[in-house]
Amino acid sequence: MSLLNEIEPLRNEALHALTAAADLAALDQARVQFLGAQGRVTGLMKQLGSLPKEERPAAGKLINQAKTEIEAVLDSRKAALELKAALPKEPTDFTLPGRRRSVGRLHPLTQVTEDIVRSFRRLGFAVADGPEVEDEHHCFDALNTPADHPARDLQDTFYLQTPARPLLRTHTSSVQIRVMEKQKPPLRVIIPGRVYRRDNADATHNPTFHQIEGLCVDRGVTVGDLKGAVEFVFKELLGDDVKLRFRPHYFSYTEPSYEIDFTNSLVRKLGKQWMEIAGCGMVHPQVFENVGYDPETWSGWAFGFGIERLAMLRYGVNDIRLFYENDIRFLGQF
Ligand code: 2NL
Repeated sequence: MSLLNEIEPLRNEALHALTAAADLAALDQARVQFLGAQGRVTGLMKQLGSLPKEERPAAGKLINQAKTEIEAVLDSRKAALELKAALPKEPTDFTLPGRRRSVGRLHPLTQVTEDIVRSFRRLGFAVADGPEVEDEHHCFDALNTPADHPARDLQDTFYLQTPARPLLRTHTSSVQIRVMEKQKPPLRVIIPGRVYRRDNADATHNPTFHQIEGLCVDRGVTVGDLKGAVEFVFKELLGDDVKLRFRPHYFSYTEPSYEIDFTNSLVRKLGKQWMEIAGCGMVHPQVFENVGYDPETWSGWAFGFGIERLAMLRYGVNDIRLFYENDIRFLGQF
C-alpha cells in the first residue's frame, strides 16, 4: 500500500482513539501512540523520503493537515477531560442548608464604653488615654488628695515594689491631670480605661474594673452645664424615662461635689427608689493651680463612673466576675 493511502485511515484511527479516551491517562497514551517521537504519524513523516521526489510535497502536506487536525482534537479532548477531573465525584445537593460561620462580637463592656463615648462625642468631647502604671503625683497629689488619705493606703492601692514607688492607677483622673499638664484650656475630654483597687473579688467587686471620667474646662462653666451634660448622656444610655438626682458629697478634687443617683422603670422593678451611678463636681481650684491653670479665669466640671456597674444594670448581669471569665456562653449573649 502506498504511503498516500495510509494517511486517511491513520487519521481516522487517531481521532477515534482520542475521542474514545475515557480519562487523561488514556488520552496521553493515545497522544504518544500517534504524535510521540516514535509515534505512527511521526513514522509516516519519516517515510516521506522513500517517495519519488515529485510526490513528496503533496504527501507531506496531507500528513501535516492530518497532524494539525489530530492535535486540535487532542487539545479539545484534553480540556474536556481536565474539566471532568476537576468536578466533584458526587453530585451536589444545592438544597442543603449552608454552613454558618460563627461571627465574633464586641465584649459587652466595650459595647457600653463605645455607646458612652458616642454620646460624649456628640457634646464635643475628645477621647484621651494614658498609662495604667502611674505615679503618686498624677494619681493623688495633683488631685488634692491629702498625704494621709485612706485611698493611698497599701490596703487600697497596688504599689509596685521599686524605689520610685509607682502604682496601678485607681482612677482615670490621673490621665485628666496629664491632659491638663500638656494642653491649654479650654478642653473637653473623656477617658475610658482600666483601673485597679485592692479589693477581694465578689459579685460586685473586682480588683480591676473599668471607669470613664470626663472633664470640661472653659470660661464661666457652671453646675448647670454639668447637670445638662450628664443628663443628656444618661438619657441616651438609659432611655428618656430616666430621672437623675444630684446629692451633695465630698471629693478632694471637686467643690462642690455630688453623687448622682438615677431611677427609671427598671430600678423600680428591682424594688429600689434610686441607684447610685456616678460622682461629679466642679473642679477644685487647687487642682487647677496644680496643673498651672489660673482658677480665676477657668472653671470646669468633672465626673466619673464605673462601666461594669452600668453594663450590669443594662444587661441584667448579677455577677461582675462574668465579664472577665471570657466564657463564650456568656459573651455570646450580647
Ligand atoms: C467617683 C466619681 C469623679 C472626678 C471623678 C476629676 C478629675 C479631675 C479633676 C476633678 Cl482631673 N475631678 N474627676 C470628679 C468627680 C467624681 O469620680 O465616684 N469618684 C470616687
